[in-house]
Amino acid sequence: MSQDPKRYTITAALPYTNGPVHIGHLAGVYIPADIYARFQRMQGKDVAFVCGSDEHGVPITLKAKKEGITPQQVVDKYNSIIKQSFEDFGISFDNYSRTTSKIHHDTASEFFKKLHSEGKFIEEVTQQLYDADANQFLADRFVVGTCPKCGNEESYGDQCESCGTSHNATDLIHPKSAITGAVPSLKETKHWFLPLDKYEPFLKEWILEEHKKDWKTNVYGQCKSWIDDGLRPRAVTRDLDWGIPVPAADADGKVLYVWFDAPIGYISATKQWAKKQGKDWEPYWKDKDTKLLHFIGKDNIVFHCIIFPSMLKAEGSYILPNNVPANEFLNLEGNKISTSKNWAVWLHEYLEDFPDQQDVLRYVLTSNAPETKDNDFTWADFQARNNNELVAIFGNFINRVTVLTHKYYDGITPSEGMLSQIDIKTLETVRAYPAVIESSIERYRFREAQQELMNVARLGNKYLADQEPWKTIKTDEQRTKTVMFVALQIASALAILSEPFLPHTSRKLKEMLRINSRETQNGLQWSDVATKQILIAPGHTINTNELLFSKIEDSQIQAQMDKLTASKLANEIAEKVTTPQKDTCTFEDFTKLDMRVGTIIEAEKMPKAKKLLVLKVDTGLDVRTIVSGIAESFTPQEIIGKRVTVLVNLAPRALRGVESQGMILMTQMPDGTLVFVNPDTAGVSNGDSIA
Ligand code: B3M
Ligand code: ZN
Repeated sequence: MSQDPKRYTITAALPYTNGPVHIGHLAGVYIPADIYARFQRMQGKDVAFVCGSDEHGVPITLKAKKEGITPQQVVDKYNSIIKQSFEDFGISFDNYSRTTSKIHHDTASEFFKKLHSEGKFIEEVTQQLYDADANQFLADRFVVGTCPKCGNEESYGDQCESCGTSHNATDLIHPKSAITGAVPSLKETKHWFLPLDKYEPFLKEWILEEHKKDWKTNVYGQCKSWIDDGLRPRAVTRDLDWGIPVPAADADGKVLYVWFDAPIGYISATKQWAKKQGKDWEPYWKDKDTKLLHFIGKDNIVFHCIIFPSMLKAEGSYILPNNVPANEFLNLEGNKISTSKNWAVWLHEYLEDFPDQQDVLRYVLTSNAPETKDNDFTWADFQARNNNELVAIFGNFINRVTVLTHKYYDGITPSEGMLSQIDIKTLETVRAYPAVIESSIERYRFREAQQELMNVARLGNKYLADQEPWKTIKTDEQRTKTVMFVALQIASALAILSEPFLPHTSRKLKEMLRINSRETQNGLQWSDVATKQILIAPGHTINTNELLFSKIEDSQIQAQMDKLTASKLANEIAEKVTTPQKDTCTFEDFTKLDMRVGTIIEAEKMPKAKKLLVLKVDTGLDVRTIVSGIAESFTPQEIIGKRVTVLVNLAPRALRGVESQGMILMTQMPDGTLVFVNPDTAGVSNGDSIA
């Protein structure tokens, strides 16, 4: 492909439609893809930015079983939630499609048929895992077991989330059905396999040689380890009832493997878009002057770098991806984001708590994007980046410029007069930024690119702080005009350069400066920042000023932390292993226990013992000493006067030299703290027995 591609086909991983999307998805895939697509469009490039819902596969079937609804109902529900979130966050897909659409079923079937008719598959009857209780073959996520590579005991049949290895379900050690928990048996069934081993020479040449330099090291490294391990044939069909029926004879009850059909979803999404636009889809996938890019998370590398390219190669008429800039994972407050554990920040929930603050999240996720290693999202960092960067740097600069322009000149851009050395230098520096930012974006370094954008705002702040127009207004009217003219040029540059990163802010700012409306005939482009001497001309009137960002308060952050604490607690309760019931005891055994209601009347710490309190308890029979191991859960003061349940006929025993004459009954909370088994009911009095 030439240096300057004719067009761009940009894909973002199709999310599984079994749940909403969270910040990890946004940071890893959709924001970087969107920055890239917006940037290329601003260069006047021909862009097809496509995505869609991945609506087949076991995760969806499992969710349907769990919720007692049909797979179709599951995908209808989450497709609309996901689609809405992407729109809300300004992810500017040209088309967001669905893999249950007719155009996709047709495209994927045709693809399979072509490979089939050209003898590109191996057909083989093999033994597959079968759950006799569920009357069903177990593929992919229907089976869990120990990963043969890393020993993770909860690996899925197709992929281990712990080490990233992708394998066949029959490779798992100690497999178990995810539906019934049963140990599966083996049963014969026929499937179609893509012989990946045959594509090894091609993959070696294409990835290990051609893309050694330009692919990210994490992506290249994973591919190399795959290829070095040796590739094996992969089944591209499954025994399932949800998916695209295998278009071949003798294939009843079989569907295409979800990872066979899903990447073809990029092609069908492009077709659907092209049709609506009255365009030809083929150049976007078949012309060698098209730059094809796949934005994905690291768990999808093998599918996009090894399997899908082998499929495209087998088909023969398609181009291959030029790059697959996969990201690592984003954690949340130190823990892995998890849908099942509700350890996530869901995009639709974020917007309920921070309405109209999409760009704040976009900004924070890009600042801290997991580009080269896993990273952590914390709410404290979110607040700090908003308050100290967006509000204090970007927002502050724009606010000063617009407020002063209204105050001094009724909102009319003043004429520049004589530019000083510092003015000329400042404007030259601004003109250099588009190339600097472009260079980072073209290397998929979006964090760096956004930092450079913020440097434009920093430059503006410094310029104003040094030139002090609020002082010169009293002494030198013309100098003040010049300074405000320069500051307005910087503000305009920011409005344009921020578009790929902060699209909502950019739009607001352009409206505020009135630099993108048809009436003023002044729609500015990315390249104008580098080439035009004047972005906003003297005499041009700007709109009234509004705040771009606002401070995020501690209480808002606390509310988010409280949500996470609630999730954590719920998980602990769910995960708590209830101790199994003890052996049966007879009624006679039970009646031997003498339990009474009592009141703690004195309590003190046992010297040099971390866990023990020495209590005096009124049992109704007497006042006696009981040594209790509850010092880590209670202070002596807080339990004096407490009603408790006492086992009074327990054989006395000495603890650290103090004789304990009974036992207080306690129960343990999920976090390990103890609470009293409390007979605190009106009318109950000390000495009452419990039976
Ligand atoms: N749906 C996996 C995922 O959501 C899968 C991506 C498909 S991209 C063709 O992580
Ligand atoms: Zn593993």
